[in-house]
Amino acid sequence: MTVLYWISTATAQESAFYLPKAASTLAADVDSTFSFIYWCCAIFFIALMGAMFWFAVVYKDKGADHKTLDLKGHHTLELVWSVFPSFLLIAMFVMGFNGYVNSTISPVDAVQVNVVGKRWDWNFSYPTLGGFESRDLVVPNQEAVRLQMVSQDVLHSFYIPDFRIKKDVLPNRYTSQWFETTDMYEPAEDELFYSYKFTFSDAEPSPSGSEALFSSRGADVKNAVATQCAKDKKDNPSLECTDNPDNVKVGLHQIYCTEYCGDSHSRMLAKVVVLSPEDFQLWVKAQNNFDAETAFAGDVTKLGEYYSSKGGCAGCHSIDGSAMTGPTWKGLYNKERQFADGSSAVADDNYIRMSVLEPQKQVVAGYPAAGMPVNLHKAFGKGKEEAGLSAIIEYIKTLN
Ligand code: HEC
Ligand SMILES: [Cu+2]
Repeated sequence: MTVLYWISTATAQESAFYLPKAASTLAADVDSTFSFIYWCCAIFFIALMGAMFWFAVVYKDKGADHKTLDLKGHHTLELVWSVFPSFLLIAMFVMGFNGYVNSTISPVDAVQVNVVGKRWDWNFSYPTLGGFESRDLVVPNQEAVRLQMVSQDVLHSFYIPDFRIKKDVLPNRYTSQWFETTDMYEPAEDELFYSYKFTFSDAEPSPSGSEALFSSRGADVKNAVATQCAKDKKDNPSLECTDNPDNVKVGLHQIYCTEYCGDSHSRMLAKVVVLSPEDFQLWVKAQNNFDAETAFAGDVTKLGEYYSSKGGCAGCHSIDGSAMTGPTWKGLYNKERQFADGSSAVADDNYIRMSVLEPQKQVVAGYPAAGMPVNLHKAFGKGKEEAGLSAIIEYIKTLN
């Protein structure tokens, strides 16, 4: 018992092994139900196994003339061991059912976020705040958020361990889930590092520098807040602003897909970025005013990175030379490509353009023919199909 207790308390601090930090209002319910069931099991396991060994020793066969007791049963004892555990079971049911109802029915004033899962990426949009999209789930701290979720292909499951929420994401109907964060928990540097290293084994190629990918996304959120605040300060001098994005406080939490959905399932990751409610309003405003061409004017690398993230390309194409679901973009431009049908061509602007518009036409040798989805350029945004394509082409040129 002491050992069990020691394990559970010692590891509670080491979120690596036991439950991760509880960061939503639903977490306390889930954790207390879990602990209750866990300790019931632990206590009964020890009591039952102890009794079994005790009886085996005390009542072992003591010789040929040793008569076994003629037991007829004991009604009171049987009643006690049936009724008492059934109260425990009822308690477990009530705790579980309460928790289920609380996590299913969202408060009416919750901020709605639409979540789309597709192999192998998550996309978030804010229908009631202007309809813009985001690669991160950015939410206001200590305010209810309702997720309306749907899949564009197979079954996925949306999982945020820190919030103790997990819900299937189905292709044929909406499912919903809500949560409210309890603080601005900022993970230590090594914890963030851990959550990335945790998902990718050393044997797997690094997905286009997963750490770099996040740091640029997190920085985007911080930048947007700082920039919008500086703009608003002109009209409202009393506004408290920081020009330095590093001073914008964010809380970070990992999102996983927890329903096996194909070979890159383990890379189907995203982040929750928690902002203070004031910063969240600034971020929303910045998203509604966002124009990539203006935001990244003169910086073709940033613009290309933006569209390759928005179009989902970065989930299948690395920029560091490692092969993922698709070939790496490193050293692609102007190189000779070999195709599955034996032909070859030089990867110029037209080739890259056609690779996106008609990916099945020239399939790179060694890769599946239907590996790259069609019509991806639509993800760049309405009216942004050409701008996005040419930004990516310029971006790929810089990767030589
Ligand atoms: C689901 C995975 C996936 C996504 C998402 C994806 N691709 Fe691909 N891509 C592939 C695969 C697999 C191939 C190789 C087979 C082929 O040539 O069709 C490929 C091939 C390519 C090629 C040719 C590469 C070469 O080495 O010759 C280019 C260029 C390309 N993709 C661009 C893009 C762009 C731009 C996007 C985003 C708009 C994108 N891809 C999104 C999987 C993907
Ligand atoms: Cu999935």
